[in-house]
Amino acid sequence: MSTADDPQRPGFHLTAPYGWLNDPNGLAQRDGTFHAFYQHNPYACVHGDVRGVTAWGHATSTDLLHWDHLPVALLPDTGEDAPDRDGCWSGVLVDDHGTPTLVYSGNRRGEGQRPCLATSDDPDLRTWTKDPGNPVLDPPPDGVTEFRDHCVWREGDEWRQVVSAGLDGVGGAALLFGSADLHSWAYRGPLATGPLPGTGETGDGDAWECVDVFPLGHGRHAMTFGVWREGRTLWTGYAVGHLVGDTLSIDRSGVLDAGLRYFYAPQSFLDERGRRVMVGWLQEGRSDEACEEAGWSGALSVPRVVSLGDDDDLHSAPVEEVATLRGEAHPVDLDGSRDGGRALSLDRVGVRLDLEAELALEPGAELEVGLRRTPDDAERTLLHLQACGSELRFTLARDQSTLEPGPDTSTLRGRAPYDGRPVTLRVLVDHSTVEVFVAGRPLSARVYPSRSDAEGVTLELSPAGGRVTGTVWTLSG
Ligand code: DQQ
Repeated sequence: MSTADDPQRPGFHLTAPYGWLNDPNGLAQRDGTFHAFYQHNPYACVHGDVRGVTAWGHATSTDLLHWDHLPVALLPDTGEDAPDRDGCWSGVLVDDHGTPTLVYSGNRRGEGQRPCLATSDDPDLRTWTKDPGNPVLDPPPDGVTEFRDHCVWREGDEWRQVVSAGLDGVGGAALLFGSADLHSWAYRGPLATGPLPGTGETGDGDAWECVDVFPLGHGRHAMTFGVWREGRTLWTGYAVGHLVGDTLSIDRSGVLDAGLRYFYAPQSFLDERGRRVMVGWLQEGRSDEACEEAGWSGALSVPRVVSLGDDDDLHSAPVEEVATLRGEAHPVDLDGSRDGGRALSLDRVGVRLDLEAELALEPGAELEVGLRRTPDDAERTLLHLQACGSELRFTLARDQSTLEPGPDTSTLRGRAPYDGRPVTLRVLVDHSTVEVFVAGRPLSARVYPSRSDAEGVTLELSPAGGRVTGTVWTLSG
């Protein structure tokens, strides 16, 4: 199916031109240009470990929404002894005294992954030279069951690196190393280990992937990590705490995105405006066969600004650039006591939309938002919000999203703290991607309507008190 005819392929979310996409890698902004590298199989719509190769795709943008595809940036070397013979797995881009340097995981089937380096002297970062000293670091001895993915930063005269790991009898771990030159590394011990409260980890058998550690201001740091169990990419955990010497002292932890596996392996970067921007992998909810037929698999999330909220928790919001895509505006103003039970029906909003509203709900009151709705309601995705005590509980029900058999249509459930004052509700729909933000708490998902007229939106407040005021915009891009 050609790209232009594919009703499921997102517009302003990055997808591979052909083939498979998973983790975001090497995110950066340099001289105004955003670079997104990503795990990529250019030969098939399955992970390169199944068939094809695992390479680094590359795209650039000036607004984080419109992406230009560049040639594949890193391919595995074919030599029998090559440290990345079986895949260039996830990693980051750092600036080594003016030299752009990738730190990535070289994969060798049967032996696991090891940290590798590649440098570029191309201002456009199209071409890379692998370091002849690869791999540059071996896992510390004893009990390491998994060891890959990199978060690298500079602290004083030292490079610091966290490698994601699994530890026998423990579970997920972030292992800290230090180096003067990126080439020779000394083990400093675990920065943090699981299982952490609220993250759904079971401990033994788990590993962390793609750990990211970054400052939040106010003396706080955040850590995010993919929770991996016996080959399954489950969800993203997070922690907020203080860096004390070589460990992260954790104040709170939980699941970052209520969409679970639909927001995985996030990576963040500091952009030139000083924003901490995070991007994750929106995994597919359809079969490999459906992806092969479409010619692409996987999308990167909308870039999100992450920050420490007044409640000392991690908050996420789509980058403000999304507003530049707004076209036709459909006003929303519903008052439960006036309009309760009467649905506001917006037809032909389109399959790319942005809902931004202030929402207040009395205890027990409910708001239902029908997304990607067909005129006869045969297909629709239902976002449901309810005030329950000190929480706003929200669900995304996908069991009526499609008449096609096959895609995952399970219901996803989130919650946000709520004290009765209005909160921001934000929903972005871009073809098969749905991203919901309730008071800064995200829920990401994929939906695959079978009908091309699934482009309406309805909003309905229960008669109990509540108010929702805002706008639904049709988005271009
Ligand atoms: N994907 C990469 C690994 C990482 C995993 C391989 C997470 O480096 O651990 O494609 O999705």
